Amino acid sequence: AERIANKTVLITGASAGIGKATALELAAAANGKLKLVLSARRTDKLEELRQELEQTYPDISVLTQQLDVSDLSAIKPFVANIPEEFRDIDILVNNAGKALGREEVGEIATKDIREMFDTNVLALITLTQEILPIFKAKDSGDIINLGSIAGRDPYPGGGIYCPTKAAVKSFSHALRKELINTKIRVIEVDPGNVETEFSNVRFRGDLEKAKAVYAGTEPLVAEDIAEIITFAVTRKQNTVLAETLVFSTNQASATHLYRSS
Ligand code: 8X3
Repeated sequence: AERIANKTVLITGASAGIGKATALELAAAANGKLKLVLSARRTDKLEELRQELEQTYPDISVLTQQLDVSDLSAIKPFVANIPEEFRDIDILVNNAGKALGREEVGEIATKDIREMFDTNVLALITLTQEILPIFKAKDSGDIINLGSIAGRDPYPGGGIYCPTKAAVKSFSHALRKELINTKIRVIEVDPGNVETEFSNVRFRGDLEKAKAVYAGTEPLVAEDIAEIITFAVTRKQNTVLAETLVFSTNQASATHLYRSS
């Protein structure tokens, strides 16, 4: 608990899924002695999460701030507008991300290509660039980048999503090398299937198709990844969980899934 106590954490995509679970898990690990900057598009969800956190932990400070990361021009003003009390960020969780569709190459809408690259890659890079000066000034800070098995093991129907996650990996590696003479940690977490809104978004609200992704398996849930992120940021300063591939016991590659039914 003391390795995380009194830190300030910025999480993107904090309204649901892995982002929300990470906020809750870090708050629990810090026993509420934490400052959280929670951003997402859906402010009503952020507000609910803020209330839940404040009711559980009297010491916690939570700032909710609307941010659609895919609107790249919003990122700089978002960071500039973080109030003084929350500016000294220690942990950046680059969580916001999405897949849109399973169309094959030749059939993919340009706006979907843009939206995936903007959200998963350009926004992650842009926000990292904005926060890095804060980390460099104090020679510490953790950057958690959410990659994916998709970035290591590209699959048909993932012609855009997979390269966006490969880009996250490549960017993380380059950055870790650039920061070799600092105490800043670049931590990449690569989940396999996690049952969140991810597949609802990918299949554009077709809940049947979304459910089928996890059918007959015991998929990871958001809390499982939140635990890994929490573990990573609570290691000793000299320890970097550089990249972690996380599967459920039913999964062994992007396409190798065991279904019991
Ligand atoms: C999510 C995992 O395999 O659906 O990043 O791409 S997968």
